[in-house]
Amino acid sequence: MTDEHEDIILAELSDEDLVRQMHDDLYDGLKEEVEEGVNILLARGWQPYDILTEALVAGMTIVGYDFRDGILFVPEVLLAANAMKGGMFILKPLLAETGAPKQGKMVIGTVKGDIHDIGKNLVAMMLEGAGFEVVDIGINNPVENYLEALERERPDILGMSALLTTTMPYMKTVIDTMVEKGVRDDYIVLVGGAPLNEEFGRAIGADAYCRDAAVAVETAKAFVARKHNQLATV
Ligand code: B1M
Repeated sequence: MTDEHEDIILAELSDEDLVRQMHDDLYDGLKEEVEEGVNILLARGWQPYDILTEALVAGMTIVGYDFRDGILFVPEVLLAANAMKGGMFILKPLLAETGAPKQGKMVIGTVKGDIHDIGKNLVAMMLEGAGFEVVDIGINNPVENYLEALERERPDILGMSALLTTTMPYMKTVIDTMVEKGVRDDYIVLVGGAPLNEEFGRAIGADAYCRDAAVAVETAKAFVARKHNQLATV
């Protein structure tokens, strides 16, 4: 975004300008600069949670929108995601200490037969950035892996990803098995991946299909809030 990047001394910027510069640096995938920005804000007494939301998540939201609108492409998004990871790595232990509000917990994995994980990783990272605890069980997951992870982690949400028309039906196998075992209604099930659509999500019995990482975050937040409201009225 900025060509004059080398001329900017981050430590000399006001808080407001620094945060704006960090959005630009995230957009440009400049990991070291994002890390430096995080450290400067910490040294200035910012709360880790405020750095996460105002500098990192807000910046990543811009990246997410431009990715959705075809302005940014996969390589740029991966660089931005990597830069965000750098910032999050510094903040993670501090967030645990200061108790950032947790939105909920999700187990996510790509289904059996499918090794595509770039989209899933982005979703996991955006969710983490938004305050979710994410347990990523990786790629090529048979139904047993999902059930085991649900039993072990007791998340609010199960997220499944599939990028191939040949593997997307496996999501139904997982949901059907959850129904058979009587655990389907214990979890919010969200699905995503390029070949899916809303109709498919409904047809296989998922709670929702998420078009992209930004939608996944919004959908996860909405479903968890609804779940908590329901529990509160029981
Ligand atoms: Co593959 N591949 N690939 N591939 N590959 C596709 C999917 C394909 C559409 C390419 C094409 O032919 N045009 C095609 C599928 C065709 C079809 O099924 N109709 C295809 C094929 C055929 C294959 C192989 C069979 C090729 C071969 O070997 N002959 C093979 C299969 C391997 C396997 O899985 N068993 C294969 C292999 C590979 C690579 C290993 C080379 C590599 C994957 C690397 C990796 O992931 N680590 C790869 C790639 C990179 C692609 C394309 C080019 C890009 C996928 C990607 O990362 N997109 C892809 C073409 C394409 O989609 N344009 C293609 C970027 C990513 C950010 O988007 O994954 O859609 P996406 O994720 C989005 C949303 O979908 C959503 O949010 C994400 C972020 O916004 N989302 C979720 C995804 N998961 C979610 C889960 C959620 C919520 C939202 O849970 C709640």
